[in-house]
Amino acid sequence: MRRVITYGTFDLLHYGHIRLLQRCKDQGDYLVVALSSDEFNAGKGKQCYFSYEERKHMLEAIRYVDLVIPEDNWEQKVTDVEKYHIDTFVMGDDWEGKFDFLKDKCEVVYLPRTPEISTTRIKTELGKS
Ligand code: C2G
Repeated sequence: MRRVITYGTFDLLHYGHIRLLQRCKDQGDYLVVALSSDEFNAGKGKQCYFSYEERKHMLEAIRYVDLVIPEDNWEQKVTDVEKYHIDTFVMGDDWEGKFDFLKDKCEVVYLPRTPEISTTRIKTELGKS
């Protein structure tokens, strides 16, 4: 069984997120999503609309997702790959190259982002209405 992991905030879930998760699952049989905690997001300068628990609930309802774990810091990726016996690490290509240090532990794949949609854009456009 090929095990895949990806990381993210997944606030205001949208079709760009869903397409990413679908392509993550296409890389294997079991998908772990490490979901940024509210505290970690504060560190990323992100103010989420939905709490960690609300974002986790939504991700767990997605057919491609098998397990949701908390992402609490930048350093946990190496231990996560070992702890969950990960074969493939996947991120959108806005992170291209940033996680290549994992290549001696697992396959590292960067997938093209879905253009034209982002949580920031949703917030901005709703703010205008
Ligand atoms: N994504 C995408 N297309 C979009 C928007 C997002 O493919 N239109 C992808 C991103 O590239 C990322 C994932 O969806 O792989 C989650 O995006 P965010 O929730 O914005 O996550 P981010 O803030 O990039 O956090 O340790 C890594 C960080 O936690 C990633």
